[in-house]
This record gives sequence, structure tokens and C-alpha cells, in this order.
Amino acid sequence: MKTIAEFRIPYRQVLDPAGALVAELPEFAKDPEELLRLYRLMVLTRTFDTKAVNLQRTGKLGTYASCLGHEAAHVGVGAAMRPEDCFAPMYREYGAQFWRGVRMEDVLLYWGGDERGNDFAGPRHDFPWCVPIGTQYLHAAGAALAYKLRGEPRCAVSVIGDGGTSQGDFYEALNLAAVRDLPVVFVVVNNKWAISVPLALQTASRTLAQKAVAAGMPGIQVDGNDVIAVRQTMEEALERARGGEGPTLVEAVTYRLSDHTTADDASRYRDKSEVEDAWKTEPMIRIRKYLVDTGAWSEADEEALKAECGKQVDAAVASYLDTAVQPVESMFDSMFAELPEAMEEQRETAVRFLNSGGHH
Ligand SMILES: Cc1ncc(C[n+]2csc(CCOP(=O)(O)OP(=O)(O)O)c2C)c(N)n1
Repeated sequence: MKTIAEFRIPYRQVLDPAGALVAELPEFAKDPEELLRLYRLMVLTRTFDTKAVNLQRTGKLGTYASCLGHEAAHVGVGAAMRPEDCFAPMYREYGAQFWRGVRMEDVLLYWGGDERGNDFAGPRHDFPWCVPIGTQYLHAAGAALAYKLRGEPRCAVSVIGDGGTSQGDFYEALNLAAVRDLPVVFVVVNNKWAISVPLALQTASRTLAQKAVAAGMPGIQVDGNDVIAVRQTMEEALERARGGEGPTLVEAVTYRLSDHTTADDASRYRDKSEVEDAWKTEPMIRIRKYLVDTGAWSEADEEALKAECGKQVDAAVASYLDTAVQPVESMFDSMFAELPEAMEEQRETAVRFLNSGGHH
């Protein structure tokens, strides 16, 4: 017997959990201002996230999917993209979206049940949130096919969770993208849990990155709590895509420090000690430590940033709470280009119900 195929999965980390450099800095990270841009947005994202959970707990949001612990994975992805690229998110990539111009008010409106929050003020060409697990990968492959056919120098980027890699859509998108050499980067944010299903019950694969191999594209695993490594890996993958070399699968290994959503209680299925350990390697500590060690950041800077983020979040919350509720028929109006007849009736019933004093 002879071997006809072998594969290797590279792993990248630049900053270890204690903030020590373990690899050479990529070009962008040699400029402290660039690192501070990343760090500031990570802090803003975490401030926002904490506030959004509190708003839900006090009845001011319907539900909310926290991104606690994902800040590096998200901000690193957004920062590597160009404005003309297109993002096909799932439902918790706020850090990437804020970088791209989605407002905090948009996120609050969305989770408050207002469809205007899904029609971002930011990049109008980005896809709306995608709650059906996995379909966003197909949307990204489709967008990338369009860019290729039109000869546009743009890329698509999509994010899926570890649980999402068990969906057929995941493999279908990878297959199409690789066979057509499409300009797309697929990101797996592996936070170890899909609601209550741990990674070990999700796949027998050693890594999720190696799922790229069957499709015929490179797969790389990156420390998803290391914002420098995530951005560097994404920049390289996007450069490949832009240069006509086709798609890449990037697995960012992180941990979901929060409940899955505010409708979940992760303490029912997850060991306390596992979560306590994960807090030691979370993404904010190492970048802050590195910035402080290199003299780019101080305690006073930290205090000022926290105060500034608090103000920005409060302003977004006030604007969200001041937004007049959408008319009831809007839930029908943003669903179809032309409403099917059966739904016309439902729309009329809803309007009649409201006009007769009902509440929605
Ligand atoms: C097609 C489909 N099946 C099931 C669900 C219910 N569901 C919502 S979130 C989720 C788990 C997703 O886990 P993962 O992909 O790991 O992403 P995470 O939320 O952990 O970031 C499931 C099964 C869904 N939204 N869509």
C-alpha cells in the first residue's frame, strides 16, 4: 500500500495567554496605534455585550446572544476585511460588524424584534443576521461566485460555529467555493459548545480546519483569543482570495464564556471549573498586558477608555429606547418582495387586531 494524500494543519498564535510574544509580529502589529484600534473596539464590544444582557434581564430586549469571549475572533476578522468585501454573519459577530459600521443601535433593534436593525446603517451590502444554522456559508459562496463572474475585486467572508460545521450547508459551500476557486474566506468560530452539545459530540475530527482538506482548500487553525493572530491569518487568506487563489477555511479556537443566549442557562450542562479555566486565557487580558508591557497603554488610558465606552453604549441604548415601535405590518413587509395571498389575510388580521386595541 502507498500513501496518496497527506495533510497538515498549521496552527498560529502570536501572543500567548500571558501576553508574551511567541512568533514574529506581522506588519500591522508593529504600529501600536493599529493594536490600540483593535483593543479599543474589543473593549467597546465587551461593554456593549454586558449592557445588552442587562437590558434583556430588565425586559428591554426580547432575547440576546452574547459574544463574551469572542471579541478577538470577531474584531480580528472585521479588521482584516476591506469595506467593499461582504460579510455574511451568523448572529453574534458584533465585533466584526461594529468594525464594518453596523451601529450598536442596530444590534439592539434587531434583538428587540425590530427588523430595521437587520438592515444595517453600516455596510448596506452585508448580509442580515442568519439564525438558520449554516445557510450564511452558502450566501457567502454565492456572493463570491457573483464577484468572480463580474470580475469585481471583492471577497466574501462568512462565520459559522462549531455546531454549524455538522450542517450539510457547511460542506456544500466549501465544495462549491473550492471547485470554482471563489474569493471567499470561511471562518469557524469554535467556542467548544453548540448550546449544550460539546465539541466532542459534534465531530470525531481532530480539528475543524481539516474539514477544508476534503473540499480541496487550505485549512488553518488559529488561537481565536489572539486578535493579532486572527487578523494576520485573515489578511493572508483574503490576499489569497483576492489574488485568484481561491477560498480558505480558518478555524478560530475560542470559548463561549457566556450562556448561549439569554434564554439558556449553561451552568446546567457545563463544569464550573472549565469556565474558570477559560477565563484565564480569554482574549482581553493578553492584548492589554502586551500593550502595557510595551508602554503603549496605562491604567489611566484604561480608565478613560472604559468611561468613553460606557458613554457610547449609553447613547446607543437611549437611541434604541427612543425609537418608535414599528407598525405591526412591518413583519410582513420585510419578508417577501410580493406578499403571497394567504399572508395578505394574516397582515390584514394583524392590522385589524391592533386597531381594535390589541398590543404587539
Ligand atoms: C437549521 C437550524 N437548526 C437548529 C437551530 C437551533 N440552534 C440555534 S443556535 C444552535 C447551536 C449553534 O451552535 P454553534 O454553531 O456552535 O454556534 P454558537 O451559537 O455556539 O456560536 C442551534 C442548534 C437553528 N437555529 N437552525
